[in-house]
Amino acid sequence: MTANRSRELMERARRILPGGVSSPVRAFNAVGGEPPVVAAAQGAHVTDADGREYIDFVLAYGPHILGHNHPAVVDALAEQLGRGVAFGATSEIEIGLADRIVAAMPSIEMVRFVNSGTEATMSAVRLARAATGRDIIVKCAGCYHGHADALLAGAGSGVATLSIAGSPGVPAGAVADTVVVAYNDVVAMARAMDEYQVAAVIVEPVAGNMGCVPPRGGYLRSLRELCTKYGAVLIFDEVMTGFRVAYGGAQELYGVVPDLTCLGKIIGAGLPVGAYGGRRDLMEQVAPSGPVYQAGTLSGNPLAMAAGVAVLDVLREGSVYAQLEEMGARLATGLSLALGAGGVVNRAGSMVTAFLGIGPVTDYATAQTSDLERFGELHRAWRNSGIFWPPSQFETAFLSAAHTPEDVDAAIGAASAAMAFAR
Ligand code: KE4
Repeated sequence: MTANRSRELMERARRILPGGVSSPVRAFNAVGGEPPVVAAAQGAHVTDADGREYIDFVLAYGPHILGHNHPAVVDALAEQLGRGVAFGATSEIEIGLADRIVAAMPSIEMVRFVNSGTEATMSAVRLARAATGRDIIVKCAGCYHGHADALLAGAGSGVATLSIAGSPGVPAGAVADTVVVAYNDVVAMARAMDEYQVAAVIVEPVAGNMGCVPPRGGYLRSLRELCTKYGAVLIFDEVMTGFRVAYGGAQELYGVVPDLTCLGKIIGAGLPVGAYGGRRDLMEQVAPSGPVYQAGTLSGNPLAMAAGVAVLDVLREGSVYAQLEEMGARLATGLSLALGAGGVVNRAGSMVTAFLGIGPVTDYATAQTSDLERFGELHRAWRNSGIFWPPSQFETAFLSAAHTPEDVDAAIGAASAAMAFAR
């Protein structure tokens, strides 16, 4: 195995995949350095094409809360594989995953499976517009809800990393009904809802796409009250937080009930999946029980459903969350000490972001003042120390049940060394 097989493969990839990747953030453009081509993964580790092993804090951007290739997931996939992977019809395992989601999140009375978080949010917005007869949606700057046209206005994640407000190819008309307000700013939200006939507010209940930014105390409750007051649909985009910050998601953690919820990532354990669900009176308007059209060839495919059932059955027994809380606190505390006055660490459970060069980060405007050059230096130091950290200041790092205290301490130690060197 040559020492440059990963580099050679990435050079081949760049010739046939835009940027050599299937999703922009993976190209490492925001942090520099050569992105790895990953050959295999197990537990809290990934191995690149040259056999170099890394402790993985990316975890495919969230799905692998149990770690890569958890035996329960592998066994469930192997068993389903023998029965078939896609039927174009309802399957029992699909009902099984729906049962678990509905039981975990009481606000979800009915659920529809799709194949990505983007499809989930795009469909939830369409449903809210149909149900209210209104067109205006409100989102928060720095929150990313996938790449549907109407939601690529002031988005976070890859768009934030690439500093693209919206994107070329998104016609002005597509975002003309999208109002963008600051996250964690109740006054701005109230003003928008007073000014416009709002169909829906869509929000990440814990922002993860401007880096991790938890909601201020009372913020989510205020959104609930405003949506009720103005007859708007409150959509919690829990694609990242669902089953991550609690088994019942952020809506359980913060005790705020949305009208619709979007899910993804963990509910497929790494297989392509998304879902949206919520109040029965809304969901019954989705085709074919109602007029709001949405469809998908591979929606509810038994393979992704089997993986989701397996991971939720492990999570439901509950001990994982206490472990993730302990590991998350260990990582955040250690990184805070490593950064010293050189930055700040935000955390929500096992979602962690180290912001470089700035003080408290409570919204996108403050997140954007971070020192991206310093973050790039820290990321390269992590990379050289065998730590695979999300390659963007505006992404969130994740922990899994497979991470050990030693794994966490390795990330802290590498950051300490990097910060000491930089001082
Ligand atoms: P997908 O279409 O990528 O499955 O989901 C879109 C989405 C929707 N809502 C939230 C809160 C999300 O975080 C995402 C996707 N998250 C990014 C990571 N920040 C996916 C990583 C990537 O784009 O490669």
